[in-house]
Amino acid sequence: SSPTLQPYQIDLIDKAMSCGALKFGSFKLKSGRISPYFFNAGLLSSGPILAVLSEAFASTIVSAQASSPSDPESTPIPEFDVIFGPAYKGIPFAATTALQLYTQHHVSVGFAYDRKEAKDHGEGGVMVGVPLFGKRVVILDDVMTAGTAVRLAIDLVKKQGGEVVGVIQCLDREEVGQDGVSSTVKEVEGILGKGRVKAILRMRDLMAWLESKGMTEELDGMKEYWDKYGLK
Ligand code: OMP
Repeated sequence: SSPTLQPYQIDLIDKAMSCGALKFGSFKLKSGRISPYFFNAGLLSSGPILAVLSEAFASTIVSAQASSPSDPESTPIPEFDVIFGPAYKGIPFAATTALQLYTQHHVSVGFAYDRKEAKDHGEGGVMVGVPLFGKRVVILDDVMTAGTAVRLAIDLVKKQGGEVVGVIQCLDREEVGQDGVSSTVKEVEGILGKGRVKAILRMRDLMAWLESKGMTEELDGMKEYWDKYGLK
């Protein structure tokens, strides 16, 4: 059965469609998979979109901090100190969500991001923002498919001496990992703990949206792809 979409999810999908961030067609992914849709979070770049996106990230974080009585094995995201947004696309997410958490949710956290090319003068190094050493860190990122990008981000935070206590994706494509067997979410939760990997949107939400719009051709392509690479 299709999930019920939250108003902010519908708003985000509508806006992503109008700015071209969400497209249906045929796309080759980093993992080599040929996908009937692509989400380019770099196009979520206007004031109105960032307002929706940062609130969606903030409320996803806040709900991930509540325990889920129906699943005792699940560990909520604990209090944390810093949001880490991996370069490049995670950078505006980290900055705007830290601001949104403060102004709308009375939560005060810092933010940090990396440089893709290390700086060899001035303060030097690969990191910008709040130092991660000894800090509890939540990673915000754009899209998770086979998990390569998120693993790199987790390793980077650990290398800086931070503890990753959660990951929030803008879109979880709900696919299997590089081994083609177990789900990427499960693999990453195997590292961080159950309940520690969340997303504003999942592939099933996009499918529910397509269904509500009567976009059956696109929906059929999505179902076919899910059978091949979706959660088993
Ligand atoms: P994995 O590293 O395989 O999890 O793929 C995630 C990365 O692929 C993202 O950080 C993006 O760079 C890119 N990507 C998208 O941006 N949007 C998509 O819809 C799909 C991908 C992708 O290549 O899988």
